Amino acid sequence: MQEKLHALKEEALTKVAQAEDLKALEAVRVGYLGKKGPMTEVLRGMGKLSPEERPVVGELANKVREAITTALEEKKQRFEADVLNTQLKTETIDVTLPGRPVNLGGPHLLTSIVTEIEDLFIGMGFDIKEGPEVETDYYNFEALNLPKDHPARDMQDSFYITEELLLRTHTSPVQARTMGEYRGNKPVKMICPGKVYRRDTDDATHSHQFTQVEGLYVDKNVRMSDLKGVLNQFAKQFFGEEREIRLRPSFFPFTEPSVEMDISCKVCHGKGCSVCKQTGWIEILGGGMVHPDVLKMAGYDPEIYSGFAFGMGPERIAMLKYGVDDIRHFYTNDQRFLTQYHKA
Ligand code: 2NL
Repeated sequence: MQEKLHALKEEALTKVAQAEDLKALEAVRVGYLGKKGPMTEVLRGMGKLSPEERPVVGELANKVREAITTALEEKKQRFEADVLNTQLKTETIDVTLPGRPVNLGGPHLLTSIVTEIEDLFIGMGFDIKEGPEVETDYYNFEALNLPKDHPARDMQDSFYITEELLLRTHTSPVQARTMGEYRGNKPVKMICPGKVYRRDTDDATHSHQFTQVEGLYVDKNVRMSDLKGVLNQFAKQFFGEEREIRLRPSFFPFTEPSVEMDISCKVCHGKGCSVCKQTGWIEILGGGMVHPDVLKMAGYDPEIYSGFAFGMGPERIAMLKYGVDDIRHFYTNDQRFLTQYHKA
């Protein structure tokens, strides 16, 4: 019996040594240690042994089983290590590969420009006000000294919804509404940014929908020099300290006197170039002293109160600041255009 166990051990260990993969190893385990294997058979035959022999054979059988189990386990671990090593060798990951880009959104160029304008005027004590884009004929025209049949209504061909309702052609009605709210006894210092609409054929410099930022300051003793000071401050902060401004006489139905403001050309420093059309100056905005009739209609006594107002187009300003050559870029939403103005 003991000889048979020794022989079994040698045989099993040789088979383990010869096994070439995990499957072969498992076959050896089942073959020698399994229920139908020779080890089980030996243990079953123990009952026929004498009481002296039994513990000796039992101990040997345990040792043999242990030796085979250990050999199987060691070989199994070696196979598993081999599998892992080949996997590590063949399935390498290049950690230096650049990652996939994550496309982050950002504010539209116009949004950034309007926010910047807002911040500059907030810094000078102006409030931000908004109002409806569908406006009444009264607030869009009448309250701004543009009565029915006024020739200036032709200047701004409008989108009418009904006889009395239209898409606002400027943001001025927001200011007329605010003055009306304050009932003629409180100063107004506000800017109103927003979308406006004109019946125009779209091309590189015209759009049927664009943005406007208007400003209004009504109080006692507001003068033209206050307008010039505020606009000069704005121009220098927005375009650069080295820029000069000039005011030229102009006409608007809602201001008297009216002006247009130019800034000195950065490209030629006033000598004349294609950007400033050989004049050395670039037109930026229009403004003036609020017409006494506009103040009166809003409930302010023009003998006590005076005010200045101005209006600018952020598209035009963005085009000048960044050299954008077509106003339609702001609305066609080509990502190649939009992402150029996203901050890193
Ligand atoms: C321009 C010129 C201007 C105003 C807007 C205004 C508003 C009220 C009273 C008086 Cl409530 N005036 N606004 C005045 C002059 C010019 O805009 O070229 N905008 C793009």
